[in-house]
Amino acid sequence: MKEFLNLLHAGDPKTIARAISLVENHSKGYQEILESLDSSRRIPVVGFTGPPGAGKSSLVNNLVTLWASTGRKVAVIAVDPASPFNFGSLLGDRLRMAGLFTHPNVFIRSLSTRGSLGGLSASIIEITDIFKNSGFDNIVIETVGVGQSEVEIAGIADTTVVVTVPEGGDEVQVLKSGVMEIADIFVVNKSDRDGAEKFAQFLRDMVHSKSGHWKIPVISTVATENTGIELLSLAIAEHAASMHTDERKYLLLAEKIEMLVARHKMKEFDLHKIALDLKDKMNKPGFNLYLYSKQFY
Ligand SMILES: Nc1nc2c(ncn2[C@@H]2O[C@H](COP(=O)(O)OP(=O)(O)O)[C@@H](O)[C@H]2O)c(=O)[nH]1
Ligand SMILES: [Mg+2]
Repeated sequence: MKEFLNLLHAGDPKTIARAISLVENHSKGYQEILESLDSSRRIPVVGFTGPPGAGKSSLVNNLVTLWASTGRKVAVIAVDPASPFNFGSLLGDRLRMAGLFTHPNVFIRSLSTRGSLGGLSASIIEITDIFKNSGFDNIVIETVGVGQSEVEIAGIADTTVVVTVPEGGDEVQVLKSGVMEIADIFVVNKSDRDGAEKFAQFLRDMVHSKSGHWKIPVISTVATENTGIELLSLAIAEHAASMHTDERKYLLLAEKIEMLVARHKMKEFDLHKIALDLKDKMNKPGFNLYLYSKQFY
């Protein structure tokens, strides 16, 4: 195990992949892996969220390619079953991003939205912590923006990029969705489309009215043409340098601790054994379920 952990902390790709699998499945040794991590490391984590098809994966591909070309080591977590980073995705999109999969500075991990033990956000936090301890300079998380997941990503990421597209009625959509609250940076992708500038201006007016130290930038991009990516990279770096930490992060981590405590406390809890015991005791006069439960407190 010592050797394994050394390899992990040294950034050996095979070991990283193995460590993530062990942690994801709660397989033997996963606790030791997690306990070997330094959670205080300030490696910038950027979260990309937004509706399906907005261009998140394309933007991540461009950005990570840019960063990797300057020698940075980048880890990507894709939480989207339709992501080109996943095998279930369209072949064309996957081929377009083929370069990223074989780049020595880039490590990509896809996460299923279903079936992760202890919850998806718990898995994302754990994998992020593994990446923070295995030599990466940047961590990027892509999630599909649907309801709760946006808020969760805001808690995990240091910088949250909300990707929007200029489409009819999107103004209302943006206002309703609550992304206003979580965006550190707005991207108007598909700016090759009509109405893009008008939509960007609408967003600028919106963020202008928001108080706070950080002035939320609105960046126009065309991911398919690699346009606006340098500006986006700059905005992300500026936000990271502003050291603006989302208060919700602490609440999210408190929730994570709650979950770990529950998992630990319930370890010895044997449903079948208790069911068998109940079968015997339930019929005795005066049996009280609530008093009975107290023995497990
Ligand atoms: N016209 C146009 N199409 C784009 C742009 N960015 C992405 N796309 C296309 O939109 C589709 C969805 O992109 P993808 O990155 O998978 O979106 P995601 O679901 O948000 O990750 C793909 O077919 C892309 O080629 C853009 O800036 N302009
Ligand atoms: Mg995607």
